[in-house]
Amino acid sequence: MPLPREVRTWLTEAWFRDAPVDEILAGVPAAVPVTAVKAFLRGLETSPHAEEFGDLVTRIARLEWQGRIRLQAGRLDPSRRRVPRVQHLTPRQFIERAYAPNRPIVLTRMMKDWKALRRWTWAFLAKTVGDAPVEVMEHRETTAFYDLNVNRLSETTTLSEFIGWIQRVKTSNARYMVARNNGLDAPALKPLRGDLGFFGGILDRGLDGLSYLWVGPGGTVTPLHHDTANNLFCQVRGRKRFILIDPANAELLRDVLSYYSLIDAEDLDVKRFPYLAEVERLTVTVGPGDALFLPAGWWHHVRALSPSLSVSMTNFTRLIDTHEASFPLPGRR
Ligand SMILES: O=C(O)CCC(=O)C(=O)O
Repeated sequence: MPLPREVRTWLTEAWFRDAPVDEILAGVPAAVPVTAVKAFLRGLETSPHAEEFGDLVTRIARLEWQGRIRLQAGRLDPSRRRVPRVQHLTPRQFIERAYAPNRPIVLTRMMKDWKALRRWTWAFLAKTVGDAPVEVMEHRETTAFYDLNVNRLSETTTLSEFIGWIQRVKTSNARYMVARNNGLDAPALKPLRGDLGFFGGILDRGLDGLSYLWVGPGGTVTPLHHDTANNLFCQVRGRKRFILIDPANAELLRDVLSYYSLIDAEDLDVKRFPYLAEVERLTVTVGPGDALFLPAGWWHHVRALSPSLSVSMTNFTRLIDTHEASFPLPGRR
């Protein structure tokens, strides 16, 4: 019987970390035949690529170790156990306290001049931009990995139809208008753009392609994942609870599908993923007028606690290249 891919990956890593064979065998799920595991290990030992595998596994082990020492040192500072809430930061303070150290923070008074906070009632939105065609992710209950299937599950409706449904159901995870909807770039939604602000020099005025609308009832869940951009997550209506995990927990990258983790951040399965015993979660709830700085790379799980409307903005004045295209090839030798 061929071994499942995750078992093969685990065996390869354990072998090249020089784990004793009896420990490796004890770590494999009981359903996996020992003979197949032993044959796989023999293959690794005699592989013509054993040296290269060994080099890569050693590098991963060191990166995980570097993450662990950063976390251990961070634990000496109790203030890191929660996400700070501050009223206001100047652009320089924002760089020093959040952007440069890659730390989350909630800004509680910097949206106070946003017209959206006062104007964007469901009735106002339905009246002014209700005819706007919007893409909504549908039938999310049909798969555990709905976010990975966003293209297949997305359907076009009007904003007013969707708002009417939110008002009827109030709580559901079946439909959600997520960021992959052209956000505020859709021509029919442009009238809304004048209702946003720019955080006094922290964000740039150019919004195109860089700000996104999230609209849904209470109960929507965006499972644990990380993004490749810095994000200022601005809550306009309703409340959302974020569970955040520092990317220095490099072990989390072992169990992923694309940018999504296989871990349920609300109910950590330490038996299946033993490294979770060490993982510290930061929980923060945002309400209308709160802006959460979500640093690139931070894992986040998001649950809407009530019907919600948020705008995530990535148009920072001090843009740094965080995107995937910057996984460059190693230099030539
Ligand atoms: O609000 C949500 O449901 C998810 C937000 C999110 O994941 C993001 O802005 O990156």
